[in-house]
Amino acid sequence: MSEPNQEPQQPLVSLGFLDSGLLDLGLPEDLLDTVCQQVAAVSSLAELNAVRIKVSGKRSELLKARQALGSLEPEARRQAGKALNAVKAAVEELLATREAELAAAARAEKLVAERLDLTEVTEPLQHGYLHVITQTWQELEDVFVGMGYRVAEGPEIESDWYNFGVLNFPEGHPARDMYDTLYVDYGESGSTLLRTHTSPVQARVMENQEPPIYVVAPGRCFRQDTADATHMPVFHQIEGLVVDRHISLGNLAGTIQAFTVAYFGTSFTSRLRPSYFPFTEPSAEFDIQRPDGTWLELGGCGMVHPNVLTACGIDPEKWQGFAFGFGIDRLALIRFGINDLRELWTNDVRFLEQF
Ligand code: FA5
Repeated sequence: MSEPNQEPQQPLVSLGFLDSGLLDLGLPEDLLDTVCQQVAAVSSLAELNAVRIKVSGKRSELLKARQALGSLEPEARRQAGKALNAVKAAVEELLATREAELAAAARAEKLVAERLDLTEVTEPLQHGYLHVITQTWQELEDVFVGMGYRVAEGPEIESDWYNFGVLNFPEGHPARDMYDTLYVDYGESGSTLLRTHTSPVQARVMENQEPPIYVVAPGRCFRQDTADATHMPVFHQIEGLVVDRHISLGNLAGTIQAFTVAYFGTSFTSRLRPSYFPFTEPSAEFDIQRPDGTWLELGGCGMVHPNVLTACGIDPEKWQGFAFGFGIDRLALIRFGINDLRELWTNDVRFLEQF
């Protein structure tokens, strides 16, 4: 708050106080000095208001003096009335001056409090990081969208039919044993499971869309695998499916190679190795070769089996297709030079924030 204006007030004598008859009206001689001190002592507008009520309100000495004017002779009344007005004006001026000072100080205080320093340098905001797997997932989507593919998705809790049946795994077929399936206690025993791969999305897309089809389906998969450097019970795959006219194994090999170069760079290359999946014929594993010459298996692929096309309502005489599916988590290991999948799940921020 501001210091009060210390300028001396008008001396009482100059107001004609002593010979004005004001003393006869009961007005104390030091009235203005007292008011001056009281006004100087306040430090807020509320306190000043309290002083104002005391010195000029209904019970004030000023008002009492005005009421007492009536008892004076006309000439004395005229003189005292004039002097009383001068005192009242002086009191009001004291109050108004202090009020202006307090208001200015309050405004200045508010300005300082609300001041916005645009030059102030603050600590940068701590943003979180996208997890290595999420980054890899998003980059893969970008690469395939850039190649003209659409992104599809399917449920993580699947029926036995979509995970196996429609994909040409007959009941009791030994190929089912390749997938250490986790079953869900829902419906008929063995009818509901946590999907073991993203291939069921192939069937869901083909049932719902006329060819030509160009989709990728990234998502979470589950197997009863023991965690080690390259296996987790919960992991991620990205499925690819193309159904169009005149599609050949050459298109599949070319697509895998185009993807390898787009994602890893031109120092990497790819190859297909014969393999077996019930839902593709012929089938292959695809490997990528790193700049140091070593090969690494990334996933499976092949031409969509005619039985799968038929089960999904697509005429295999008219349409051909290829499909591939590979592990996103293992891809992230290669991409970021990490050598153990389990590191991605420890959630140690010091480890994760490196990527
Ligand atoms: C399949 O799952 C087939 N659905 C792939 C496929 C799709 C073939 C389309 C043909 C056509 P496989 O079981 O090999 O295939 O798994 C594919 C990839 O998933 C593996 O190469 C590996 O990268 C990843 N993967 C499988 N199991 C795990 C696991 N427990 N932890 C981490 N990654 C895994």
